[in-house]
Amino acid sequence: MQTKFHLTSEQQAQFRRDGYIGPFDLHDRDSMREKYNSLRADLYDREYAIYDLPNDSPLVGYDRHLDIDFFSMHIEHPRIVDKVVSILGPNVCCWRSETFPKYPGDEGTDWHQADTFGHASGTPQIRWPQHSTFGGAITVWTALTAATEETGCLRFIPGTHEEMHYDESIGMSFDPNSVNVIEKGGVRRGFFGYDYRNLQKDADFVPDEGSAVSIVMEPGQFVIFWSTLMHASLPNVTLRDTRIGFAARYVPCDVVVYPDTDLVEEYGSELKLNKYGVVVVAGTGNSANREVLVSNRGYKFRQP
Ligand SMILES: O=C(O)CCC(=O)C(=O)O
Ligand SMILES: [Fe+2]
Repeated sequence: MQTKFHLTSEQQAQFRRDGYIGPFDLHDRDSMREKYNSLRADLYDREYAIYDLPNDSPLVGYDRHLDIDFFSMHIEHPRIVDKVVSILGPNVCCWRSETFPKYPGDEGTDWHQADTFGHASGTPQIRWPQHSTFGGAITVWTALTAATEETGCLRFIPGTHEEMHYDESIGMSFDPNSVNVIEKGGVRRGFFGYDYRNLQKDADFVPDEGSAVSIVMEPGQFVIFWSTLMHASLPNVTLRDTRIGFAARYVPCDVVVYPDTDLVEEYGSELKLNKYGVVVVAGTGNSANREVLVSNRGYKFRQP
């Protein structure tokens, strides 16, 4: 598809080979820095948030594109959506967004791959049509603050997106006391209270970190990757620099989101889906998914 900000055919080939592409520029560094200051207050204010959660829940950053206008506009920004359309085709939904803060001293994120996204809740959160040979989602991860090797940037193992080393149906147990205390291969890392190694299909599997790359990003840049790409992040070893990423997840609209689910339990919290819907960011939706047309604060999503 030729759209204003589509990926070139070279970029598409690179994406198919590596499983990621970027970083790309979206906001300039200074305006992103300034915006981040007001976003911190917006994130704390849950008046219009769709989930009823205490501010210390690990899920407070879920789906804030449905109540914070900056994120509502962000997920359908043409510079992002045009690129996602060149990967997924003309009908695209945003089904999830998440903030990923790493505060000074925080551990990194474990190596992982996500196909059904049921790894923590135990139930698949997305279901591709039956004929598809593939699953997962496209994640667009935007740096709201600088992501460096010191603040905890993402790490990818290029070309690993077509073979799953984890079985998300195995189930993991949640232990909030395990956060920030466990070292794996000499690096302090975990999966927000879970240990992703428990989902390994082969207990002896070790990710090939020797071929990993660090994705260093300026505030306001974004990177695009398959959720099935082997990815992780480094610990934040700084004393005062928070690193925070905003991940928006996209699928073709024929993917069914939260099949047969109206309550999700993961990371020690509960999400009631009564106000939830996908946002169609390009083309047309699918009657199997509830769609949100207007954000809780009144921002109207672009309609095809
Ligand atoms: O930001 C991180 O540390 C992890 C991000 C991640 O796993 C994702 O966006 O899928
Ligand atoms: Fe991830």
